[in-house]
Amino acid sequence: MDEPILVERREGWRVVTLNRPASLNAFDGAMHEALAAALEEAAADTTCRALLLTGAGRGFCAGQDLAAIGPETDLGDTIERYFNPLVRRIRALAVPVVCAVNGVAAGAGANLALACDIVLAARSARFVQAFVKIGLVPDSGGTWFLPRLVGEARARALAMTGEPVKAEQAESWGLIWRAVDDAALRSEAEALTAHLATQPTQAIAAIKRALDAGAANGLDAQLDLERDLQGVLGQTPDYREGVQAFLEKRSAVFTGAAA
Ligand code: T3D
Repeated sequence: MDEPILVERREGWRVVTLNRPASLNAFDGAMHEALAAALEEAAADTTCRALLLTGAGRGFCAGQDLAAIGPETDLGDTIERYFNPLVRRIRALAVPVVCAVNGVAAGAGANLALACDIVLAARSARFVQAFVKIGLVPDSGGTWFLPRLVGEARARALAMTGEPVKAEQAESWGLIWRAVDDAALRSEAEALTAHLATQPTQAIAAIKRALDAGAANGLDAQLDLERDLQGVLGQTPDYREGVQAFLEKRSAVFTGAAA
């Protein structure tokens, strides 16, 4: 049987691929468990400084495998057991997570992509808040991510109609970072992830923390947080290297080491 999650280890980063292409990489329990293990292993590996998430075949992810749930299933339990921990795990990763949306991203699959730090999508890809079509509410953070990324008006219409959003539209609305030609998606996503893996890892972790906290903080609290983070980052070897490299007019070589 094919593994539901594939992990490729590269120099300083990893590719994690959702691998149930026959169902457009829809989630069953085995794929959830394998993805959780892959993310935990990446988090525990201090040499892993960036992660790329993508899908096998023509889709990125079609959300919950609708054939794998019985009529008696309590959907709240599935969310509590699988989808919420998944989104929390992705958001808690200290390293940058690039998502290469290689095809349709629907339901929880769309919101999994939105939980990542930088989203690239193939021009042929589309994002579908499919939940309403089966009588559900957007989950996996959809009701949190959507209004923050595209504003209330678009969030409400997307959630209530389930209309697909093409990759170029998603880019122009700010739902994702960039739409790229299908043939270039993988190489662009790999180049970006490899680049991030050579950057000041502690600073990127702090950027993630600050931006996440900013969603709930007032300006005063955010200014205090930035001060505290900068105080720590100023003690890191990467800060010293960055300044030294600037003064010497050369490229910095960052190690990602902590203070
Ligand atoms: O526990 C809980 O249930 C609560 C958690 C909910 C989280 C959620 O994610 S709810 C939302 C679940 N997802 C959906 O409702 C999306 C369902 N899929 C679609 O609407 C369409 O398939 C797509 C818009 C994603 C793609 O359409 P299209 O025309 O490109 O492809 P297709 O022909 O519909 O699908 C291709 C195959 O994938 C097909 O199988 P077949 O006929 O070739 O054997 C189809 O059945 C299968 N597939 C697609 N999505 C799912 C799926 N199989 C199982 N579950 C799916 N979600």
